Amino acid sequence: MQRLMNRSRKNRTPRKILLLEPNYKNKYPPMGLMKIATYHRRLGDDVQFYKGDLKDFAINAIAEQAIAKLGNIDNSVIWHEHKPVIASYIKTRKIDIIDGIKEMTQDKALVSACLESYKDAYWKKTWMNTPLFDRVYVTTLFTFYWDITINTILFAKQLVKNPHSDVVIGGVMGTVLADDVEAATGIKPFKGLLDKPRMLDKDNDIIVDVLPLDYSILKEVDYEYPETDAYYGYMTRGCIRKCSFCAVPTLEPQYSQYIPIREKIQSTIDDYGAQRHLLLLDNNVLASPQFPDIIQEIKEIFVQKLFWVGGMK
Ligand code: B12
Repeated sequence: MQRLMNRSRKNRTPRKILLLEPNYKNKYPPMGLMKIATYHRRLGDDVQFYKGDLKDFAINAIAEQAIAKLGNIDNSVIWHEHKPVIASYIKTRKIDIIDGIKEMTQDKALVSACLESYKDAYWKKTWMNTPLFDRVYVTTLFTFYWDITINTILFAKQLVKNPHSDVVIGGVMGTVLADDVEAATGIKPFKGLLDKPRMLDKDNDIIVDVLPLDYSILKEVDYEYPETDAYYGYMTRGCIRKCSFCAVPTLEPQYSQYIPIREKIQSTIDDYGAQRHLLLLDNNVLASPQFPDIIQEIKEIFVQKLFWVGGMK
C-alpha cells in the first residue's frame, strides 16, 4: 500500500482539503472525517478541519489571505499576531479598529487599501470568486439536523471551483436521504461506507474505511465533544436484522461479525498517545457469533495490556 501511496503522491502538488462537520451538537467526533484526514495526510495533502460558525470561518479565511498580502507589502510586521483585529475589521467594517495596525508600518496607505479590499471582498461576496479549497468534505449525521446540514453544504459550495465535483458529502443523513440532499443542494452524496478502493480518487488503492483515525484534527476546533479521551471504533459492522424502521441496513448492508481492533489502538497510541476509554459504535454486537472473541480481545488489550509499550492512563 505504501508503494502505491508514494507513487500517487509523486508529481502532484498538495491539495487544499477542508473537512466540515455541521455545527450540530453531537457526542462523538466525526469518525468518517477522521479517516478522510488520515487518507489525505498520507497523500501529502494539506488538511484542515472545521466545526463552528460558518461566517467566522469565512472571515478568518479572508483575514489569512489579507495577512499573506500584507506580508508582501511590509514584512517587518508580524501580521499574524494581529489576525483577530483584522478579522474584527472585516466583520464589523469599523475603520478605527485598524488605527493601531496602521501605526506599525511605513506603508500606511498601501496597508489601508489592502485591508479595505479584503473587507469589501467579504461584504460584496467577491471572495467567493477565488476558490479557497481544492476539495471540501461535509459529513452528515442525524436526519433531524436537516437545516444546519444543508446550510453547511451550501456554504461549502462557495469554497471550491466546481461544487459538483469538489464538494463531497457522506455519512448518515447523506445516505438515508440521498435524493432529498441532492434536490436541496445539487450534489449527489456518497452512500454508505468508503469501503472500496478508488472511491475518492482514481489514482490510489487506499481503502478509507480501514484507516486509523486522525485525532489531531479535533484540536483544530473549539467544539468540545462530550465523549473524549477515547479510542473510537467498531468491532462489528451492520446488523443481522433488517427492521423497517432502522437505517442500519442502508448504511452498513453487510454484517461483519468480528473486526479486530488491536492494531488500530496500537497505531492511535503510537501517533496520539494512550486514551482513557474504549467507545465502540457497534449496532448489534450481541448478535455476533464471535462475541466471546471480541470480549477476549478487549480483555487482552485493556486488562492484560498484552501488547503495548508507552504506558496507559
Ligand atoms: C454512535 C451512534 C450514536 C451516538 C452518537 C453518535 C455521534 N456521532 O455523536 C449516540 C449513542 C449518542 C446516539 C444517539 C442517538 N441515535 Co444514533 N447512532 C449511532 C451509530 C451507531 C453510529 C453513528 C456514528 O457516529 N457513526 C460514525 C461514522 C460517521 O463513522 P464511519 O462509520 O467510519 O463513517 C463511514 C461512513 O459513514 C462514511 N462517511 C462518514 N462521514 C463521511 C463524510 C464524507 C464526506 C464521506 C464521503 C463519507 C463519510 O464513510 C466512513 C468510512 O467508511 C448510528 C448507526 C450507524 N451504524 O451509523 C446510529 C444512528 C445514527 N442513530 C440513530 C438514532 C435514531 C439515534 C437517537 C435519536 C436514538 C434515540 N431515540 O435516542 C439518538 C439521538 C441523540 C441526539 N439527540 O443527539 C439513527 C439515526 C436515524 C436518523 N434518522 O437520523 C441511526 C442511523 C441508527 C438507526 N438504528 O437507524 N447515536
